[in-house]
Amino acid sequence: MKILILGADGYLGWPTSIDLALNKHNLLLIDNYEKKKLMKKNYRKPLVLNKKIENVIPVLKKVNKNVNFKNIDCSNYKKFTEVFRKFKPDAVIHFAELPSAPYSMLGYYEGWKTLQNNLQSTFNLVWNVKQYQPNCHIIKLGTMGEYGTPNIDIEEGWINIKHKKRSQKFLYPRQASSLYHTSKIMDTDLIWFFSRLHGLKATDLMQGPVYGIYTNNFSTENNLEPTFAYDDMFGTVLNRFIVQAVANIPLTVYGSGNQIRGHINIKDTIQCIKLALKNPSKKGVLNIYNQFTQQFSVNQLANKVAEALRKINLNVKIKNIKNPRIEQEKHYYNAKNKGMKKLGLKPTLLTEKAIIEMARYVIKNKKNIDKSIISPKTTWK
Ligand code: USQ
Repeated sequence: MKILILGADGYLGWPTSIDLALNKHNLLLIDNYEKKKLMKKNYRKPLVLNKKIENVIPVLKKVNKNVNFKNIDCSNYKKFTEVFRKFKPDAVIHFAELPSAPYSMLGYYEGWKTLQNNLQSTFNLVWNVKQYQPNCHIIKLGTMGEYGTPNIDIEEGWINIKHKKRSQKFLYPRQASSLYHTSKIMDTDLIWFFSRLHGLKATDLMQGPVYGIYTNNFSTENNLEPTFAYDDMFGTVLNRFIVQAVANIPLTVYGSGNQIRGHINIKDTIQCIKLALKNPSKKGVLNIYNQFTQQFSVNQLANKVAEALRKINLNVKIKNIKNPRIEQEKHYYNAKNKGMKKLGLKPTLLTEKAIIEMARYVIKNKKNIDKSIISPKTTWK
């Protein structure tokens, strides 16, 4: 397939690009390194700074000559349209969004930048698909955080509402707790609008916090692992806990630690994207999947990390700190995730072995850990 990957340099975009390259698809990778620039500007850095795509393309070309890269800002309509019209993709995987809730809550500029970048790149994409490539399948990374933590079960994207003896299927209610998550709600609305009115084919993957580092042997052998963030702004909770354990810093549980989320290993993110590619939606239909494999509270995650890593003689401590976010800490959480399993997802579970494997990667790069970027500095106030 001819696949356009937007945001190919990111934590998820990069391993997806490598995997699809190994699967011999014809790929055009797009990124403008905005996340790297933002991290630098905010004095954050990943554990290992991965090379720029243009510098590693020759390694990918050894396994697949049909992989190319363009440094394009997807929120730039003119430049994006030029590339899109020329490439004529069969499918687009859209990761080109600013992904950080804490960054979006820093202040006016950061909140607006997140909304503007995420909405504009999504709008440019749907507009181009409608105008020039209406059969192209859009796969967009959504987030479980769009649903928030409602007091009823979270269905997969849709809910049937009965009102005064009549009923209709609607998008499941969304209520975010950061401007980043709000930008993703607006994306969903845009994509649903274009599917409904213009018959586009789209899949929205509502993903929970991702953890992990290893995706396949090719990446490991060539030092092409994804950028592993552990800082307070761009690192997800489990990845942060593992770095904190290795750095001998108490695990930073925000508030009571009873916040529950659906988590997923990065290997399964790639499995889900491949399953979505193989199962495009019909024209005018927006397919929505809840993309996580296991639900954990923050306390459960912290305890799992501590138990596993004490077995390799790390002296792991856990500390509850004042929650920098405004979020529900005591809540009901029961999200459905049958869709991907029906398509064939084989979940990778969070075992002691998986935690220790991640910790070994962090230990290998321990000298790079910057302890000053770990404790949370952005509050929602
Ligand atoms: N948390 C801690 N300690 C930490 C970091 C986080 O207790 O050191 C807590 C948070 O308060 C929150 C939970 O862990 O209750 C998850 O936080 P997170 O930082 O792992 O996840 P979040 O900010 O929600 O965002 C991440 C990704 C985002 C993605 C989202 C999926 O950065 O791009 O969309 O996970 S979800 O959370 O389902 O919306």
